[in-house]
Amino acid sequence: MEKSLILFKPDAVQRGLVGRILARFEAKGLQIVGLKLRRFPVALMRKHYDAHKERPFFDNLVEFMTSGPVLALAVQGKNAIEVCRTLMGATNAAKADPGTIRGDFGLSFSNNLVHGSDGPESAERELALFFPDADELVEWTPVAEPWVYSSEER
Ligand code: IDP
Ligand code: MG
Repeated sequence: MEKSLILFKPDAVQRGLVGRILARFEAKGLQIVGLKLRRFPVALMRKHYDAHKERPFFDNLVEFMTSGPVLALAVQGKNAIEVCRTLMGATNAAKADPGTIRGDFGLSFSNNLVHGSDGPESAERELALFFPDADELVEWTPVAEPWVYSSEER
Protein backbone atom coordinates (compact mmCIF):
# COMPACT_ATOMS: atom_id res chain seq x y z
CA MET A 1 0.00 0.00 0.00
CA GLU A 2 1.21 3.46 -0.93
CA LYS A 3 0.33 6.88 0.48
CA SER A 4 -0.06 10.17 -1.39
CA LEU A 5 -0.49 13.78 -0.32
CA ILE A 6 -3.42 15.55 -1.95
CA LEU A 7 -4.23 19.25 -1.51
CA PHE A 8 -7.58 20.81 -2.36
CA LYS A 9 -6.42 24.24 -3.47
CA PRO A 10 -8.15 27.49 -2.36
CA ASP A 11 -10.23 27.60 -5.58
CA ALA A 12 -11.77 24.21 -4.74
CA VAL A 13 -12.65 25.36 -1.21
CA GLN A 14 -13.93 28.80 -2.31
CA ARG A 15 -16.07 27.28 -5.04
CA GLY A 16 -17.72 24.83 -2.66
CA LEU A 17 -16.34 21.76 -4.41
CA VAL A 18 -14.72 20.05 -1.40
CA GLY A 19 -17.44 17.43 -0.97
CA ARG A 20 -17.70 16.56 -4.65
CA ILE A 21 -13.95 16.24 -5.10
CA LEU A 22 -13.49 14.22 -1.90
CA ALA A 23 -16.29 11.91 -3.04
CA ARG A 24 -14.28 10.99 -6.14
CA PHE A 25 -11.28 9.81 -4.11
CA GLU A 26 -13.56 7.83 -1.78
CA ALA A 27 -15.64 6.35 -4.60
CA LYS A 28 -12.47 5.18 -6.35
CA GLY A 29 -11.72 3.03 -3.31
CA LEU A 30 -8.87 5.09 -1.90
CA GLN A 31 -8.62 5.13 1.86
CA ILE A 32 -8.56 8.43 3.77
CA VAL A 33 -5.78 8.28 6.35
CA GLY A 34 -5.36 12.00 7.11
CA LEU A 35 -7.44 15.16 6.68
CA LYS A 36 -7.09 18.79 7.76
CA LEU A 37 -8.25 22.26 6.70
CA ARG A 38 -5.87 25.16 7.29
CA ARG A 39 -4.70 28.42 5.87
CA PHE A 40 -1.12 27.14 5.58
CA PRO A 41 1.84 29.51 6.16
CA VAL A 42 3.74 30.99 3.21
CA ALA A 43 6.99 29.32 4.36
CA LEU A 44 5.37 25.88 4.25
CA MET A 45 3.94 26.43 0.76
CA ARG A 46 7.32 27.67 -0.50
CA LYS A 47 8.90 24.47 0.84
CA HIS A 48 6.17 22.33 -0.69
CA TYR A 49 6.73 23.84 -4.15
CA ASP A 50 10.52 24.16 -3.75
CA ALA A 51 11.16 22.24 -7.01
CA HIS A 52 9.44 25.10 -8.87
CA LYS A 53 11.24 27.99 -7.16
CA GLU A 54 13.03 29.10 -10.35
CA ARG A 55 9.86 28.99 -12.47
CA PRO A 56 8.23 32.30 -13.49
CA PHE A 57 4.91 31.33 -11.91
CA PHE A 58 6.38 30.44 -8.48
CA ASP A 59 5.48 33.64 -6.57
CA ASN A 60 1.93 33.68 -7.97
CA LEU A 61 1.55 30.01 -7.12
CA VAL A 62 2.58 30.50 -3.49
CA GLU A 63 0.37 33.59 -3.21
CA PHE A 64 -2.59 31.64 -4.62
CA MET A 65 -1.98 28.63 -2.36
CA THR A 66 -1.90 30.82 0.75
CA SER A 67 -4.81 33.09 -0.28
CA GLY A 68 -7.41 30.97 1.52
CA PRO A 69 -8.08 27.66 3.19
CA VAL A 70 -6.54 24.51 1.75
CA LEU A 71 -7.65 21.00 2.58
CA ALA A 72 -4.78 18.55 3.02
CA LEU A 73 -5.66 14.93 2.47
CA ALA A 74 -3.56 11.79 2.88
CA VAL A 75 -4.85 8.81 0.95
CA GLN A 76 -3.71 5.21 0.84
CA GLY A 77 -4.11 2.45 -1.71
CA LYS A 78 -2.28 0.26 -4.17
CA ASN A 79 -0.31 2.58 -6.49
CA ALA A 80 -2.14 5.47 -4.83
CA ILE A 81 0.24 8.10 -6.23
CA GLU A 82 -0.37 7.22 -9.87
CA VAL A 83 -4.06 6.48 -9.31
CA CYS A 84 -4.54 9.96 -7.83
CA ARG A 85 -2.66 11.68 -10.66
CA THR A 86 -4.95 9.92 -13.15
CA LEU A 87 -8.05 10.95 -11.20
CA MET A 88 -6.84 14.57 -11.16
CA GLY A 89 -6.10 14.96 -14.87
CA ALA A 90 -3.62 17.18 -16.71
CA THR A 91 -2.13 20.26 -15.03
CA ASN A 92 -3.86 22.67 -17.42
CA ALA A 93 -7.49 22.16 -16.37
CA ALA A 94 -8.74 23.66 -19.64
CA LYS A 95 -7.15 20.75 -21.48
CA ALA A 96 -7.67 17.99 -18.89
CA ASP A 97 -9.80 15.04 -19.99
CA PRO A 98 -13.49 15.01 -19.08
CA GLY A 99 -14.05 12.59 -16.21
CA THR A 100 -10.99 13.87 -14.35
CA ILE A 101 -11.32 16.33 -11.46
CA ARG A 102 -9.52 19.11 -13.32
CA GLY A 103 -11.28 18.25 -16.58
CA ASP A 104 -14.72 18.39 -15.00
CA PHE A 105 -14.35 21.36 -12.65
CA GLY A 106 -11.70 23.73 -14.01
CA LEU A 107 -10.60 25.98 -16.86
CA SER A 108 -7.30 27.32 -15.53
CA PHE A 109 -3.63 26.36 -15.66
CA SER A 110 -2.91 27.71 -12.18
CA ASN A 111 -6.31 27.43 -10.44
CA ASN A 112 -6.54 23.72 -11.10
CA LEU A 113 -8.28 22.62 -7.90
CA VAL A 114 -5.99 19.88 -6.64
CA HIS A 115 -2.38 18.93 -5.98
CA GLY A 116 -1.18 15.33 -5.90
CA SER A 117 2.31 13.98 -5.15
CA ASP A 118 4.15 12.94 -8.32
CA GLY A 119 6.32 10.10 -6.96
CA PRO A 120 7.23 8.10 -3.84
CA GLU A 121 9.94 10.53 -2.70
CA SER A 122 7.80 13.63 -3.11
CA ALA A 123 4.89 11.84 -1.38
CA GLU A 124 7.06 11.07 1.64
CA ARG A 125 8.45 14.61 1.74
CA GLU A 126 5.05 16.28 1.28
CA LEU A 127 3.24 14.05 3.80
CA ALA A 128 5.88 14.99 6.38
CA LEU A 129 5.34 18.69 5.63
CA PHE A 130 1.54 18.67 5.95
CA PHE A 131 1.17 15.88 8.56
CA PRO A 132 4.33 16.29 10.67
CA ASP A 133 3.13 14.41 13.77
CA ALA A 134 2.99 10.61 13.68
CA ASP A 135 -0.53 10.51 15.15
CA GLU A 136 -1.97 12.70 12.36
CA LEU A 137 -2.07 9.75 9.99
CA VAL A 138 -4.53 7.07 11.07
CA GLU A 139 -3.90 3.37 10.61
CA TRP A 140 -7.16 1.52 9.99
CA THR A 141 -8.55 -1.31 7.87
CA PRO A 142 -11.53 -0.42 5.67
CA VAL A 143 -14.23 -3.11 5.87
CA ALA A 144 -14.67 -2.81 2.09
CA GLU A 145 -11.01 -3.60 1.35
CA PRO A 146 -11.64 -7.27 0.35
CA TRP A 147 -14.17 -5.96 -2.18
CA VAL A 148 -12.02 -3.15 -3.55
CA TYR A 149 -9.07 -5.46 -4.32
CA SER A 150 -8.96 -9.13 -5.30
CA SER A 151 -7.23 -11.57 -2.94
CA GLU A 152 -4.14 -11.71 -5.22
CA GLU A 153 -3.92 -7.91 -5.27
CA ARG A 154 -4.06 -7.62 -1.51
P1 IDP B 1 0.99 19.43 -11.19
O1 IDP B 1 0.21 20.17 -10.12
O2 IDP B 1 0.07 18.86 -12.24
O3 IDP B 1 1.96 18.42 -10.63
P2 IDP B 1 3.32 21.11 -11.68
O4 IDP B 1 4.02 21.21 -12.99
O5 IDP B 1 3.98 20.37 -10.56
O6 IDP B 1 1.85 20.52 -11.97
O7 IDP B 1 3.04 22.60 -11.23
C1 IDP B 1 2.60 22.89 -9.92
C2 IDP B 1 1.47 23.88 -9.98
O8 IDP B 1 1.95 25.12 -10.49
C3 IDP B 1 0.33 23.50 -10.95
O9 IDP B 1 -0.61 22.60 -10.37
C4 IDP B 1 -0.28 24.85 -11.26
O10 IDP B 1 -1.12 25.28 -10.19
C5 IDP B 1 0.96 25.74 -11.30
N1 IDP B 1 1.50 25.86 -12.66
C6 IDP B 1 2.27 24.96 -13.32
N2 IDP B 1 2.61 25.39 -14.54
C7 IDP B 1 2.04 26.62 -14.67
C8 IDP B 1 2.03 27.59 -15.71
O11 IDP B 1 2.62 27.41 -16.78
N3 IDP B 1 1.32 28.73 -15.47
C9 IDP B 1 0.66 28.95 -14.30
N4 IDP B 1 0.66 28.06 -13.29
C10 IDP B 1 1.33 26.91 -13.47
MG1 MG C 1 3.66 18.69 -9.40
